Amino acid sequence: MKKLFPLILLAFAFSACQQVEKPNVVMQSLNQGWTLTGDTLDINMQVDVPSVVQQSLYENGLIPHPYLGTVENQLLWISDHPWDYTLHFDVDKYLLEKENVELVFEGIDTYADVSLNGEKLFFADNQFRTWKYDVKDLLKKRDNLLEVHFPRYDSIQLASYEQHKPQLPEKYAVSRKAPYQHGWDWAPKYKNVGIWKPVKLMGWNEARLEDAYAVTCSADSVHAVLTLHLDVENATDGEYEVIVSTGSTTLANRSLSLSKGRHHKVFPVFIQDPQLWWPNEMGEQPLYDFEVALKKDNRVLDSKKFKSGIRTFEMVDEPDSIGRAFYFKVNGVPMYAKGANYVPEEMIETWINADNTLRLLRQAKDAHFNMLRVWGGGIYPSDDFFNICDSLGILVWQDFMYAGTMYPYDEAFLENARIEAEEQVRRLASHPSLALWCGGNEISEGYYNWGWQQSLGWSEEDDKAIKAGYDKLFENILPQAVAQFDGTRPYWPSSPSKGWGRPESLTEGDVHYWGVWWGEQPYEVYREKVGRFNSEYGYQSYPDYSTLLKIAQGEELSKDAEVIAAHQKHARGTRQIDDFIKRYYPNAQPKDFEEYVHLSQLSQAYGMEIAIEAHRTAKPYNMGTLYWQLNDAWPVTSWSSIDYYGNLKVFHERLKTLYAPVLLSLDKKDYGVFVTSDLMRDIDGTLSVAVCDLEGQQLFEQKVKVEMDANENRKYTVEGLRDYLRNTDLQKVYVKLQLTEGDSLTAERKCYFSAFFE
Ligand code: BMA
Repeated sequence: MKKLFPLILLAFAFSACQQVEKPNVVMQSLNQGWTLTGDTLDINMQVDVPSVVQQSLYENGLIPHPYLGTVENQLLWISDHPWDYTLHFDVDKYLLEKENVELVFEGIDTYADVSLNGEKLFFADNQFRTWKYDVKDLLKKRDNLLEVHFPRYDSIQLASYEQHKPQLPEKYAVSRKAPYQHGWDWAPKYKNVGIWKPVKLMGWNEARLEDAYAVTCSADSVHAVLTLHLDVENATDGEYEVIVSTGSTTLANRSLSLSKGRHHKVFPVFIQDPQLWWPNEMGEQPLYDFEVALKKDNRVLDSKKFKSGIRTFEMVDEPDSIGRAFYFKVNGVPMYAKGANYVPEEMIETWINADNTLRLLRQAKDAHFNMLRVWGGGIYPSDDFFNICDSLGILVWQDFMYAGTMYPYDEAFLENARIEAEEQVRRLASHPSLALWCGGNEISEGYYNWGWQQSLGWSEEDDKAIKAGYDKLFENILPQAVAQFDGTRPYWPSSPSKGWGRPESLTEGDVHYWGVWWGEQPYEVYREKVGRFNSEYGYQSYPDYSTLLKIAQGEELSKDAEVIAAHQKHARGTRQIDDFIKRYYPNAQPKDFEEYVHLSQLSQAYGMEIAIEAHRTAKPYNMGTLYWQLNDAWPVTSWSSIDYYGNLKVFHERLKTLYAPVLLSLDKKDYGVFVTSDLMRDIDGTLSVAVCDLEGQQLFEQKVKVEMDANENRKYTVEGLRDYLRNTDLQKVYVKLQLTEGDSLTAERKCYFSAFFE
């Protein structure tokens, strides 16, 4: 946990020549020294925040580790119990003298009554919002009492769900809280309760800068236009000045005439000869340090610093001869998106930390990722996550946190959703890695394809009202928040845009192709189900054996062990993994469970290889492949390529070839060879194609001249290869492909004809 100094002088001096006698804006952290009590339980813990109850109970030795053994059911009571956080604190002298003092909770999970010195301030009901309250008149110098009372989460949610008519598909729909914590097909039901983000007091006189951020409107190597967004709050009418700079260069100097109140101001900033930010493997990731100062009568009242990168990003969604093209352009260059879906890194959300995120995202970068989709059933990632993505060149497809259900549509819910969206859009806008905003995960898919109308008994009127509510939120409120507070990021209402059972899912928009896992079709079907942008597909495997040993806590491991079942959250998961091992490795006789676990990973890797090869070799018809899922939120059997403890599965190792900038693939139907290049430069080289026996002895060789443009995908016919392979026992050979340019090896691949030998 980050410890903050109790008093941070925020606007002490903007530059060396500016003399500021006293800071105008001061902050006092209220993170330390809380008491957490469990009402009727005899629990009384000293805690710091950010933290959640589950974490504190574990850290105080009151519950077992929530990720190990078979403890889930023993821990479900926690979210159905009331909890109280209390803090006694003194107010720093500087702060108390300020004309304006605000109490700020950066995040409360989820329902809580907050009071100060016996006075009720507000009822929090959204995990994803900050809560701010003017407390100037309530504060005293000594012994203030801040109380945060969490009523029973489960009971509140249930009552509000039961009240909602027509019935909604999922209980979690009524709460603005991370959906995955209510149980998912890879997650236990750990509904966190607590103060999960920092708490502080902010004091200021006259005016302050609440927020400052910049977005790129247009940019090339000569000239960039950025829009600077400012949120200013001023207690008196007046003339103010805003100075924007980067390094020693002043970019803008503006006068603002502001009446008392809160203002969102927008103005352009120009940068000559900008260093453009590029996604991983398309170029460098230069970041600019921006500084914005708010001045009055030549005094600096407040200042903000932030980093940003300069790049343009476009979502192309336009009709073509087949349907609608769907792809992204960065700095005007079409980009083939390679990556995965990202889920929260922990079930206990306050255990997410920057070191682990850095490790995980480096592992993604090492496998040539240029994009992650932050899936809508989790939480909005921290600033750390986005800072890391900025520095590694990993673009983020960011879902709003809505997934797999229809939502309430009353005024209060929609207003809550609007505030949440605006805050999140503003928080993330400066990050060059933030690519687009998407309404959420599998909501329109569910509405049109999952039969809720029948299963929940909606009348025609109910259906209309629910759909109108959907339109308000996903077609109106969310895109409006993006347009107003960002103005550059594209908005895509739903991922996928069409359900995987519908033909249009392969000719337009993005598709979650789940026919293999959910439909139990063979891996080879991936070759036919290539969409314009495959934003989800996947197959399960067990995590690393060392991970299973950790969770087993001494229990003997086997496919049927209780602990293994407790860490498999998909109803058919164990059986389906087994089916595919038998289908693709019919002769394998694993000598023990450890070997069986490894086979599950080989099977997953084999299936994903078929999918990725099909997607990439279909470029530019297909312009993106994001598999399900990069990571795990706890140790679990799942679709991930990296397990909870950071172990790479076989699949992730293989991505180093499958996602490489140049992929060589053998078309098993006609034995042509694809050279698929995502390089920003042309290729002038030689493709050598060899057929080898399983000992590596070369039986056939042919060379082909390769001349290709940047970013091109081309299929080559290899003289004699087809005839040779047609007369060969394919189980006894593999094909070795190598692309060389001069003396250097650009790409290499070994292609086998069945799963067994790989
Ligand atoms: C996808 C995701 C998740 C789920 C996964 C595997 O569609 O959106 O909801 O965990 O399927 O079933």
